[in-house]
Amino acid sequence: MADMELSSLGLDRRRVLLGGAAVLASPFLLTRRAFAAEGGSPLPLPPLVDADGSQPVTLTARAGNHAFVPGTRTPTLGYELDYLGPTLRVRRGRSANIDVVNRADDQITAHWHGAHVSGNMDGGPQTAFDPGQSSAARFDVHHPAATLWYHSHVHGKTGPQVYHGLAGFLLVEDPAVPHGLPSDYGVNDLPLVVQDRSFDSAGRLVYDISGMALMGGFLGDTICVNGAVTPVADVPRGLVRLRLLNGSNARFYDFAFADGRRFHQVASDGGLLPAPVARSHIALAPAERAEIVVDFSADTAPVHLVSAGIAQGGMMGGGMMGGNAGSGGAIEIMTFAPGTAPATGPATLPASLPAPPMDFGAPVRTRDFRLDMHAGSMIGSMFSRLIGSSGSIMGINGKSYDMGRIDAELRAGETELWRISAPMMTHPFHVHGTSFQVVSRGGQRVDPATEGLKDVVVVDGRGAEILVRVDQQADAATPFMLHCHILEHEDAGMMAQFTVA
Ligand SMILES: [Cu+2]
Repeated sequence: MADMELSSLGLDRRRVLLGGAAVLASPFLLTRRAFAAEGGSPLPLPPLVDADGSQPVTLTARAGNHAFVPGTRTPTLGYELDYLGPTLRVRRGRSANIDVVNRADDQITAHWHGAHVSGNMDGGPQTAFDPGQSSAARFDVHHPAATLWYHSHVHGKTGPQVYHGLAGFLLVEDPAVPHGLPSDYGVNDLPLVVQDRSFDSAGRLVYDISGMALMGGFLGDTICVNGAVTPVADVPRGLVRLRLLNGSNARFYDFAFADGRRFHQVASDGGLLPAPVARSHIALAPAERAEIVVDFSADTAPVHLVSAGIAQGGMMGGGMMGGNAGSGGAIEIMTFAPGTAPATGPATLPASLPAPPMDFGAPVRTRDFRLDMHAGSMIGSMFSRLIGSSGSIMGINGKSYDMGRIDAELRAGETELWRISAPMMTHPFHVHGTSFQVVSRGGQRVDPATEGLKDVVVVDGRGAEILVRVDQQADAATPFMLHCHILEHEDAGMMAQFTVA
């Protein structure tokens, strides 16, 4: 098994660094605003819904009213729920059967992030639909077992819609391929969507991307998991599988346990790894997922999941745009409270896992994508444009996203090498309709055995290279997207679209 060394995380959990402010306080006191966001409430668990039956399940997007901390409610959005949506489960070899209904007050979609579906079923911006309408999602599940997710994807509105709650988990299972991992949903198999949010003094959600917040992406000052502020999850004393999703609009995390314990990563964005990988921390950019298995069998005291404070995106060589904590501080994410009973699931991790094949072969062509913070102007004018400007200043290869323009035409089944560059800051680059193999990232070759299949890759100033093969079709009416998953960048135009024929 590969082994990753612990970085120098400053893991004094009583010293909470967030938004640049050091607070000596309870480990759960996270906000420096007047709103006292006391955490410690039970971890909310989204209901598990099988979405591959003969009758469609309904996924209604609507306004909600949600308490991130007990006793204080705020207007939100959700699918079926007040905030976020149910965990949809589909099985490989069956067909997803979902009716997405819009009872919100604006256009929405449900994009199946990471799923291998055709363009017309992808829930991209071209398929946004109005309040009062519905959209039938019907697609065969080709995907290997994986932790995927869904979220609204309306151009220019993805950031605020996801921020207010239009997101949920989409789990793919493969009944024909046993893996031996903990799989008792809500017991020893927990979905955890980590999101940073900000609240005003009355406890209402704040989404303000004026000025500099647009540049770095929105950063909240309060960490929520499944819609609760730094919650506590009861777990059995044994192996527990955590499906981590960075559902934040712009914040990067480097997750670890406060006691420095090791755990095993068993899956990344697109499915299982060939074997469990021992780690002491794991970095996740916006939209990235990792499944990890943690051993609580010897624990009698609470166990704290934290994140190192990550400099946001390495903007312009490491300067800070928007105020994530610098290195050395640890952010409290949530707490696990091991119970008194032994776990009933597997007691040991399998030595190997049924990973999906990474059979990309040699690329037949190469494409270059440059993630631009502005199109062709000097940096000084970029700042002046930002202030009071709602125009697009983000783009790819010098062009801001245009729904009427096809930026690339792919042939189904052909492997391509994509070279992605990001001269200004670090961006999480996402491709719709497929999973890809990362060849290099941050100037280093990547080991596919520890990286797995991906649909998001972190691109810093040293660039990234990926092998992409899309087997699903997408025509010009409903093309696939490629974009930055910092949602404020995406909304501002750091997105392009491609067909597959
Ligand atoms: Cu970006």
